[in-house]
Amino acid sequence: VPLIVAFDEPVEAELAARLCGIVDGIKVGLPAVIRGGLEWAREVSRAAGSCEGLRILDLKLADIGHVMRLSVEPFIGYYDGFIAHSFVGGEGSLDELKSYLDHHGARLVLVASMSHPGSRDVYDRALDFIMEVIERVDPWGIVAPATRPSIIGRLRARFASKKILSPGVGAQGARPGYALRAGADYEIVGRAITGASDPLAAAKSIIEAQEEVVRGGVEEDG
Ligand code: BMP
Repeated sequence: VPLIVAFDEPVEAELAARLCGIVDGIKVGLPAVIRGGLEWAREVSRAAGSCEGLRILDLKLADIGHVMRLSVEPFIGYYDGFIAHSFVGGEGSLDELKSYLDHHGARLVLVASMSHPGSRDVYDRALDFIMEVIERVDPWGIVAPATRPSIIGRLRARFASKKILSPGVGAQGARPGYALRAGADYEIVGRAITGASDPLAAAKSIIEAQEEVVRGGVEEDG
């Protein structure tokens, strides 16, 4: 199922375990780590470890290589993928993070553009430069906005084999399935699942909606 659940506040490890059984992965965000702490982040990773889905840590890194390595080091062995911004460039920064993660068998995911409207101010205008950085650093995955499927299309056309992860579905207004249809491999959903009174039921209904759109059952565009 091409769905990743985002935890931006600490959740019970048991909920993470039950959710990861029906989705393809979890993404743990900086506010959850700040509030829950390192041990919570490791516990959630262990709970989700039974599901074989992706476990992504989203600290939205944007720093020199040395500092980014220090930031991810406590999570090595607990998370399979780490998200960093692409605008910092390769030399002395993302190149170093990429080699460090490669050495530890972990994956790098780079933000190519963001889901909020203000991402047009810089990220979208710089997309050609951003794509050069992605080409050079060669991450496993790319984050691209479900809210602007045309950006997903441009990234998919340039990077045939990289995984595209798309947030913005649900709380930010994009509807399930349309990012997948534009070329994404996964949709990332946070509040529409974690804020629901029944998170498992919410996840299941998002999966059904994704399937319907991908099958072509819904014609109207996202
Ligand atoms: P929500 O579905 O509650 O809006 O959460 C979206 C998640 O995706 C958050 O964890 C956020 O940090 C992340 N995200 C995003 O919303 N837009 C981006 O461009 C990149 C992100 O990682």
